[in-house]
Amino acid sequence: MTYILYGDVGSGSAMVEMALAEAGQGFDRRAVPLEGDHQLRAEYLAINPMGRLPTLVLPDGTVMTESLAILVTIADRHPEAGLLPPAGEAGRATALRWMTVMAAEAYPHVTRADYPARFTPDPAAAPAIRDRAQQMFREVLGVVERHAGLRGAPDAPFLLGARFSLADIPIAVMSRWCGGREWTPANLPRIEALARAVRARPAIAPLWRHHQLGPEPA
Ligand SMILES: N[C@@H](CCC(=O)N[C@@H](CS)C(=O)NCC(=O)O)C(=O)O
Repeated sequence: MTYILYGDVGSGSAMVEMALAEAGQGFDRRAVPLEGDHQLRAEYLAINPMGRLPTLVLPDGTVMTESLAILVTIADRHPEAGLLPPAGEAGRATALRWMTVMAAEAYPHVTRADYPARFTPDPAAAPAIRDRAQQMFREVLGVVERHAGLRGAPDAPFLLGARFSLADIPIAVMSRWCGGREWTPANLPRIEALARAVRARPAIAPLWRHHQLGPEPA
């Protein structure tokens, strides 16, 4: 048995693919196209009743949803890969803190930006909701830029300095969402340095391309 990952190109499943690749784990991809709302079809809702991507089925058949829980589970299941500091070790609290900010504070703004009509009965209000959601998403990224302790240094670009961890993946991937491919390089130098270091990792570079997250480092 191997991992089974339900996802789509450019979606949050990119983060899970990168984590599995860093763990040296193979997986079967199952396409759930967001175009056409396949994530809301009955057959997928039977797997993930939230109707969201990603969903990861563990080799023992356990269904995992929620990107944060999935990333921590991958780290826990493959401790030899050192993808998160273990409990009690310096850096774990910092990693969990900022992973939660990305999943719980930033990600919901992406939903509002992508599906503004869900958040108002007035179709005319949808564009304003999209704009505000994008603005609020960028405000969260701005908090990460200024308060997460990122140094933006070539030799220590990650959340934990020189040490890569799974906490870097959501920051790097989401920095490309909501127009971030242009906006982040222009406005968030520390996150940009982190994103470039993440996408340069050998296990991640091909997935960065597959998920169309932006140009290779110059
Ligand atoms: N809380 C979820 C959010 C996942 C999420 O919003 N995924 C997006 C794709 S990037 C999605 O499935 N959107 C489809 C929809 O909301 O209908 C997580 O962290 O995994």
